[in-house]
Amino acid sequence: KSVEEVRPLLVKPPFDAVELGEGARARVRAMFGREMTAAEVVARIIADVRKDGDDALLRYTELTDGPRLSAATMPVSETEFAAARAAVEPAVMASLMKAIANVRSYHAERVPQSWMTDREHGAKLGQRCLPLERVGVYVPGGTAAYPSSVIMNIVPAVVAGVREIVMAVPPARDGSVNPYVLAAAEAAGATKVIKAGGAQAIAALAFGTATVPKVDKITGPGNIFVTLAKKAVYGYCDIDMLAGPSEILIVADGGADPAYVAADLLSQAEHDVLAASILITDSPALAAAVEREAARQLAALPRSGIAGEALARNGLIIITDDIDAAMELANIAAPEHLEILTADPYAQLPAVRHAGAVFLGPYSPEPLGDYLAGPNHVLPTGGTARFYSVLSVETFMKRTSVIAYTEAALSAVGDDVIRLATAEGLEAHANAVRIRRRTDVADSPRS
Ligand code: HSO
Ligand code: ZN
Repeated sequence: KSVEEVRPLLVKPPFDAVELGEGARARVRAMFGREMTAAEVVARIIADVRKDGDDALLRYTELTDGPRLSAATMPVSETEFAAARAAVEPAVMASLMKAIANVRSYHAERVPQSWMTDREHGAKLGQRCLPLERVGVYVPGGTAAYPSSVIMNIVPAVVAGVREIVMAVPPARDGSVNPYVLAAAEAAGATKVIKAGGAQAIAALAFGTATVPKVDKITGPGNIFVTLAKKAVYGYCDIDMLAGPSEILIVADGGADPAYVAADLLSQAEHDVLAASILITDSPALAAAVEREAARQLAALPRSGIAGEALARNGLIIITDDIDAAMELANIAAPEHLEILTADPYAQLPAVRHAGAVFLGPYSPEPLGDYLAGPNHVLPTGGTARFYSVLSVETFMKRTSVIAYTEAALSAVGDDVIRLATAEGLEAHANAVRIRRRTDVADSPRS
């Protein structure tokens, strides 16, 4: 298989205007009385929420999710949190707490710190690293309501020092929210949870309503409506990235265990029919064994329908001459998850140029990273690992530069500033330096 055959599989930007499926089309017709593209629907929803605030938010929640909520019942109450806590099995809660602790300690390892440095003539330069004040975390509903994603989004924000973390999650038809999601949100440190989803939730977070605080940044994955809405509000607030379906790319040699490889390919295939699972190997024997093994394991999966369709659409095994060629293809794909199952996986690490996260060796299966190792599982997809990075503490911080010159330091460079300002035709800029030399203001050219 050639380079051209790998890249299109992974490069499927989630943010183009898309064709809607039949279910979504019927819903759009019911909502607006005519067919619209996903982008048009999103623009309309955002405009309505901006104009009518909570009224529009609650109306769209009823239309898309079912329940008729009010401004009073939209935020998750203390009683609902308590019910969620009681519904979560103690062993699951203990594992969630372990995940939170691991994610926190990993993310606390390198928190950007403010710094100041001394320059000539007593000048000081520096940078202040400050947390965002208020952020919004989006959590999808339905079977994609993952408590692990709640942890991965909220914990880095807490570590960064964000004071207000508003989570939005679509309610089920009966108005409830997945108890695991609520328990994880509370344990991770969400300060407010809003029962709202889709483009309307993104609009409410970006512009604020009476009930939903306006946030400075929105993170978290979602469906096409959520992704298009995030793209549309970018600039009014910041966003993390535009996330698409999950992907795994495994580079393995003949020594890899085909059962491990098959299991890991299936782990991402079960997320979504659009997920991509790719094996690149220099061993035809491994390729054949993985194919057999994947079919066997797939048959036993509760989500075999989804995983099977994902493999049929975007499942691929590529045989290369050697592992170097496999690594080259992996870089072209720039996958969200890259597993390296070769004799010496560390030796391949320097060859990795584009990947969201790398998993080395037979005992680092991708789901370990999804849940518990500590690094974040919110990762760039669809080839965007070429320019996006994994969600991190920096995602929730911003930088401010600091300049503190002395008179001597300014006078040492004054002529240069004046010359550059004059070259740009900006006399007032030049004067701001001249006036500090007192005597030379009169030297400024007059016309
Ligand atoms: N692998 C998914 C994250 C996830 N897996 C959540 C399980 N739960 C996207 O990287
Ligand atoms: Zn996963």
